[in-house]
Amino acid sequence: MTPTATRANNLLNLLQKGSGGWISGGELSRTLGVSRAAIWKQIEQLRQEGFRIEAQKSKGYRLLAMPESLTEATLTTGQALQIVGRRVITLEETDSTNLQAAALGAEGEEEGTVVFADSQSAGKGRRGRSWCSPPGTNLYLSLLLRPPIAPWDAPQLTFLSAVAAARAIHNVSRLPIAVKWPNDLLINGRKVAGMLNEMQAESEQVGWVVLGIGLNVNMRREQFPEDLRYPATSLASEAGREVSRIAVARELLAELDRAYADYLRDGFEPIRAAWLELFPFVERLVEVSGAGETVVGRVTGVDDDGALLLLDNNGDEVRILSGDVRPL
Ligand code: BT5
Repeated sequence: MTPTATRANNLLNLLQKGSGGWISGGELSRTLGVSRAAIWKQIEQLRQEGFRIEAQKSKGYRLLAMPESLTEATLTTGQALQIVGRRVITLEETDSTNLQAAALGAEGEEEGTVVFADSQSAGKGRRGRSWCSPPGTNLYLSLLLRPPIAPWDAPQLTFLSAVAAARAIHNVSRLPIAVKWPNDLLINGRKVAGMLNEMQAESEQVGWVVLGIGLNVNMRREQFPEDLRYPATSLASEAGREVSRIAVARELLAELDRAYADYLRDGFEPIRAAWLELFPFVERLVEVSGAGETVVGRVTGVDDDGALLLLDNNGDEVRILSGDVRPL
């Protein structure tokens, strides 16, 4: 980042902290240690980038609105992020943010870096499936982490990303979110987000994990491909109004950062509990199909390795590693 950009960021931080209130030019110039003329120049620069900043001689400046474009400044300014979002990379178009974040992981990039793209030409789902990623409407991001955990515990981070994304959506829209085991978020029974987590590990220790999140924000019904496996939706379709991508992305960074800090301190238990609260089938009888076999049982929870736990008709505990869960 250039020195000018860093200074403008500090200025933005101050304006953001003002929560839309006035801050005098004198106070800004004192705090930032630059002249009032320099402040004015930076304000002009920010305006050109799409920030709406009001200026009045007697009162100073106030921030009215941020641009909707995904940039490091719009995503992180004024946020108290500890690990997640320490570095944010925003790309106009890429093949897959998961591929980009994995490449950074292989190069030794520090944890916390997040790669966002406005669109993806080869967005990945699980098992070779693809993720529909048109420009200007949704969020596609991948977070690189280096948790001090064993590879078999890495699925816990899928639950972490689902819980964080559900909280972020709730904070912005108040829409009712449910999780679908193991990796989807649903609103009113339709898929609004999918997670794809990938990792590199030595025998006992995770090297890096990439948490990929695709979240449909303003996508319209007619933009979805016709051959979807499950009905899909977006926040805007459910809320009946446009939803700010930036607002959702900022909440996502904040919730991921908080959830990761909690996970490092308290382990999987609180994440598991939060996830189960969002899972509608706890204690219910379900049918799980997949890999040629169908299992029926009552859902009792999820295991440390992400397996779904059922109690079957014989009272035996069954661990399900993959499959589609349907209520009976
Ligand atoms: C997933 O896979 O749900 C994981 C999706 C992860 C996407 C993110 S975007 C950022 C990061 N970079 C990547 O390259 N990927 C991650 P899966 O459960 O396999 O679901 C894939 C299936 O969902 C597809 O086969 C379609 O049927 C359906 N689908 C595709 N695009 C969709 C969309 N935008 N919204 C809802 N459903 C979609």
